[in-house]
Parts: sequence; C-alpha cells; structure tokens
Amino acid sequence: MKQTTTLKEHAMLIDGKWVPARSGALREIRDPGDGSLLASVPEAGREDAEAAIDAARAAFDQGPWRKTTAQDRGKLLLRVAEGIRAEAKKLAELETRNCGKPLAEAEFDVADAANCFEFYGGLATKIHGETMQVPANSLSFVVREPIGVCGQIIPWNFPLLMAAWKLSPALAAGNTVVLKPSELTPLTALELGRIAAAAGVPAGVVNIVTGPGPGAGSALAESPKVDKVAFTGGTVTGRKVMTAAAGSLKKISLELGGKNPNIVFADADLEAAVDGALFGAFANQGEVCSAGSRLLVERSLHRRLVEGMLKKVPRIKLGHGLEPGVKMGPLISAPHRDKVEAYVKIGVKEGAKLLCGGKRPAGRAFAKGNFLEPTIFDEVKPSMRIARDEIFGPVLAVIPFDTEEEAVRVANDTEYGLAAAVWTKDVTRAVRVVARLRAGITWVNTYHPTFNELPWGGYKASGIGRELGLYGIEEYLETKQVNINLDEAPLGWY
Ligand code: TXE
Repeated sequence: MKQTTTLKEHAMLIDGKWVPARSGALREIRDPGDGSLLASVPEAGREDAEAAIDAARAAFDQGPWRKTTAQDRGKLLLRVAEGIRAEAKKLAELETRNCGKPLAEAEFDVADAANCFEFYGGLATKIHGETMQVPANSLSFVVREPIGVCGQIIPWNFPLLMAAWKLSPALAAGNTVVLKPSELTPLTALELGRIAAAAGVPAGVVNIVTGPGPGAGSALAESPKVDKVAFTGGTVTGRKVMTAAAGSLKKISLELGGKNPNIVFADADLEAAVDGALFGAFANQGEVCSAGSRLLVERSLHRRLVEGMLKKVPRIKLGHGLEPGVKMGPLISAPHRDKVEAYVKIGVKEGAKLLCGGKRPAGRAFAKGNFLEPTIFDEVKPSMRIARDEIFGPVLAVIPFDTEEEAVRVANDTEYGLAAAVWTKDVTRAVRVVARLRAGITWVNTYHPTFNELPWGGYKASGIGRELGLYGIEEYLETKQVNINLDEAPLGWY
C-alpha cells in the first residue's frame, strides 16, 4: 500500500486506497478550544462502510494476511509503534486540537498508544493452544484462530489511544478491521491508518471509515459479513450496537460508561487523597469513562478533604490545550457542554451544595471554546441524579459517609461497574473493601493509572469483555478443537 503523506486530501482508508465518501459529502472537523476549522473529512454512509467491510472480508478470506506468520505480524506492530513514536509531537498536537485535552495529556496518550502496539506486537508470537487427554485413541488439541472481520467503533475522548487499544490486539491475532472513529475526532485515527500502511499493513487489513454512528457505525454492527463488533462509547449507544449485532449473532465486546466511586477513609494520606480526588474527577475534563465522579468521603475527614480540594482547584488552569500550563481544556462540543451544564442545574435544584465552578469562564480567551469550570458539589445524596447519571464532564459529587458498610453500599448502588478506588493506610481494610466492590478496575491509594498489561473493562452496565493485557487478545480469537483419530479402523456402529 502506498503511503499518503497528507490529510488535506480529505480521504478515508478503504482497501488500501485513500477515498472520498461515495456521496461526496464532507464533515468539517473543528477545534473545540477555539472553533477553528481543522480539516474536512469524508462523511461516510452505509455504502462506504459496506465497501470497507467487503475489503476487510476479501483481505481475510483471500488475501495474504492469513498466511502471515505471527512473527511477521508481531514485527509489523512493532513498526507501527515506532511510526507513532517518530511522529509523537505532531500526533499529540493534532489530538489536542481535535479533542481539546491538554497537550501533556495528549503526549501521554500518544506514548501509551505506541506502547500498546508494542505490547501486542510482542504478544503475537505467544498465542498458543493446548493438547488434551481424551478417552479415545485420539490426538486432541485446541488451536486459536482469528475471528475474522472486526468492526471497531470508538469515541471522541481518547481518539488515538482507543484506536490503538482496538487495532493492536485484533491485528496481532490475525483479524482484519474496519475502524470507525467518532465523527467528532477522526484525525489521529486517519494518521494512524497512514502510519500502519507505511509500516506495511496490507491493503484491506485496516480500513478506516469516517462518518456518523447511524449509517457508517450501525452498518458495522448489523452486517452479517462482520464477525465481531467491538465498541467503546455511551451505554445508550452500546445497547443499540448490541441489539444490531444480535441480528447476525456476531461476537461482541462493549466498553461503556461509569459512575465510579472514589472512596476516601479518614486514615488516608490527606494530601495524596486531595490530589487523587481532583485528578480522578478532572483529568481529560472529566470526559473519562473511569472518572472518579463520585467522591465518597468518611465524615470525620470530609471538611478537611473538601477544603484541601478547594485550595487546589484554582491551580487547574483552563484554556486551549496547546497553551503552556493549561490543565483543563474545552469540552468536546457545544451540545455536550449544554448537557453537562444541564446537570449542574439539576444538582442545584436537587439541593446539592455547589462549592465551585458550574459556569463558563469569563474572558475573550474562552469565548469561542466549549469551556466549563471545574465543578464540585458537596452534600450530595446517593439518590440525586448527579450521583447516578454519567455526566462525562468536570462535575464532582462529594458524598459523605459514616461507616465502611455504608461506603460499600453506596459505591455499589449504581447500574455501572467500571472503576473504583479506595484511599486508606489500613491494608486489611483496602483488601476487604476492594473485594466487595462490583467493578472491573480498582485502585488503592491512587486514581487512573492504566497499564497495557492489565485487563480493562466493566461489571454490570459498564460493558462486556475486557480490553488490554492477555485478556484483550482473547476477545479477538476463536477456539477450535482438532481431533485426529489414531485408530484408523471402521467405526462398526451400523
Ligand atoms: O457517544 P456515543 P456520544 C458517554 C458519555 C457521553 C455519552 C454520549 O456519557 O455523554 O456517552 O456521547 C458511534 N451504531 N460516553 O453520543 O454515541 C459514534 O459515531 C453504531 C462514554 O458522543 O456512544 C462514535 O463513534 N455506532 C464513553 C461512538 O459510537 C454508533 C465515551 C461513540 O459515540 C451509533 C464517549 C449507532 N447507532 C461517550 N451511534 C466511554 N465509555 O468512554 C453512535 N455511534
């Protein structure tokens, strides 16, 4: 596949070619920090997604990809990792421009995306089956195979990182892919497509379709030619994807929302807990599925923890993500900010105490971006909507508690089960509480560290399946039993 060097062609990647939407439609991609036009990309429809699926199907069924060795695929992924690193600065800046996050966070994501390709590049050669003793004279063993064509739908909050989390295990396992980035943030995914092509990914193995959910996205979930759909996004959309996937009973994995409890006991290191509470709630503008958006704090520490946070909130410098020193960028879009602001109003109406934020920052620097101040509500009741709904913005709900029992009950009193954290110096309590938390990702005395080596995913309505680590590759493998009869005599049954 030939390398395309620029996105100004406004093209997407189907079957190794950079192509426009069949309808010719374009979508303007804007910087959420100042409204400026970044690029126009094809507004793919169902027919474009179907062309990409056909390309991925052909690449899987007839192309050379199935004949590549695991070692070749591993080396290819390592080259993609190097390609990402070689362009890290440019990718981080583009990520910040497209989705708003502060540059330091974007740089971290880019490094992590490269590490993810490296992790799965190394894992490609470790996929293995097993032999079994069976009650017959048979050589019986289990082999692992790629699932086939994978439709992958990703959101706007970590555009490049989510593309890496999806593509790298799928390719390591030998699948072909149609990736649909969010219609709001397609730019770094397109760059990744270019880097992958330059690294030697054959035509049709990675296809990137830029377009909206209904149409381009739903085609991936519905098509009987797609063997598996992997989705990261909101729970409401996740239900739609699952319903659409049911038509062809394809394999599915979902990484959905969260309303994650960050539990601070009175014996916790206060300074560390203050930092952890703020970082958990406000990193990436709070637009994080694992955000610690519910801060459960033991009543005897409550006042001091809140004071500690309020003292530090002014250090969360708002601004365009490329400005030096900025710690919080704009929200992804004006409608999304409207949604978050509506929750601020709901919180006030419900009787929670607004301690800070809740409004748009004043000043010309903020006039054209979707900015919202970091917002903390105190005295939140677990029944309030701001304690139950995923707001997905910089809004923290502080909920005081009196006993460990109450903390666990409130923490688990949610439809979600993605992440949770516990702050305490008492190791026994930490282990006891973690064991009772119904969440797939847990932290003790820290918040948010994410490792490529560990499984990522949720209990309950936070999703199905796991990404990352050894578990992540399982989601892209079929399992086949092979039985070789070692008694070549007739069966003699009839
Ligand atoms: O996400 P969507 P939205 C949550 C968060 C946010 C809410 C809505 O609470 O406020 O979801 O955000 C594609 N068939 N999260 O509407 O719709 C879409 O094009 C197939 C949590 O922006 O979930 C995009 O590529 N695909 C989350 C992707 O789904 C469809 C991250 C995600 O968009 C589709 C983002 C359809 N019918 C939002 N409709 C997390 N877990 O991190 C949309 N899409």
